[in-house]
Amino acid sequence: MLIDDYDPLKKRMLQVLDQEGKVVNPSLEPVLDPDVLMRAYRTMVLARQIDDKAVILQRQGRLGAYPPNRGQEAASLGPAMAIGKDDWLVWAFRELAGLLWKGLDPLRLYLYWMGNEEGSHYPPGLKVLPAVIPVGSQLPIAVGMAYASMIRREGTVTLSYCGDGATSAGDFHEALNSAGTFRTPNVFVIQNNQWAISMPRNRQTAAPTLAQKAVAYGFPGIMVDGNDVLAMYMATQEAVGRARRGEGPTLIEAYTYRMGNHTTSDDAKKYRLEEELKEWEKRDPLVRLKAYLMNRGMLDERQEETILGEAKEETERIVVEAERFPRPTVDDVFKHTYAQMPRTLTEQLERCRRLEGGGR
Ligand SMILES: Cc1ncc(C[n+]2csc(CCOP(=O)(O)OP(=O)(O)O)c2C)c(N)n1
Ligand SMILES: [Mg+2]
Repeated sequence: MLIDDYDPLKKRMLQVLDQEGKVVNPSLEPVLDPDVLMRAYRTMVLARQIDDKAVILQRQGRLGAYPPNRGQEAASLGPAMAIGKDDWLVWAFRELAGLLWKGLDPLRLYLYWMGNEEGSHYPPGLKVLPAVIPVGSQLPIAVGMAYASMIRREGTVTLSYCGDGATSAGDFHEALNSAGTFRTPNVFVIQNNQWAISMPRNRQTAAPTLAQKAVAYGFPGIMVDGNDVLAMYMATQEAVGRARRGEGPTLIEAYTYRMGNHTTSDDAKKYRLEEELKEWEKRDPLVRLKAYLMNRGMLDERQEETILGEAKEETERIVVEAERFPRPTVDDVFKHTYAQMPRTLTEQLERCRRLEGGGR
């Protein structure tokens, strides 16, 4: 097993592609249809466009606070490519490329970040939970979902994501402990982007890797180059196989980097060095996949231009569509939690309405 070869305690990291797009270890190169590889590239290009545009929209006051994904596209995409239509995807808030692959209409994502409740309404049959902002709280839910699927013998797997910061949350440990104990069909991906807002990775834990946290819970963990979409795919594919065969959960640490700010409300220059970002820019996951496809003769400069052009058009189309929706009102903040709103909230809502109307 691939996962057994990468002991997380030895700090070895699984990699398939180097930054020039060359295959480092030919025995690890996945056998993927050229159409699938090209779709992966298109998805990453589109994710980058949608992401960049979201930041611009926020600056123009057309979208709320937004967490940029730049640099983390492969870390969410590779795992999503390794699950099936009936498997669940449970995300946090920085998994744009993976969601596009799974089939979530990016219109929903723009609506969500525009504060519109419609953004959390996904079509029935799409096995994706809505965004989760309370850090780590999606993980016990993901374990419950996998446990349920196990009891019902559905044969499905639950892929969940969290950040490095989430590994400091109690929910992370409770979730992984339960998953290990009940051998649930979970695949946990930690997007270790080196920062939890301004808190660096080495202030989250004294453990040399995050993957090794799995050891304490009695299941395998593996550290993977998170900027290498093929490595992320390979590791997840194996983890999904284990889960489906009833062999229990796997933890995957995607070693990556958040190239942008934590959110549009943050200024990363205040707490991290420019050189660090420069180093990671050289490891851009999009550049790496492009180089691989070019080396294999599957992509040329002209096609690349066309794909970029199409992604830009698609992004503009989504912006227009999202802005056609009515803007959210203060009522939306209150409406969706209780069938019968408690009196305290009714009073707050009335007060907010008065304030909105210019009253006191
Ligand atoms: C329970 C909880 N505590 C604090 C916050 C504020 N907060 C939002 S994101 C974040 C850091 C998350 O870091 P990480 O898990 O590494 O994810 P990343 O933002 O790097 O993708 C914090 C502390 C929150 N949303 N939820
Ligand atoms: Mg982080």
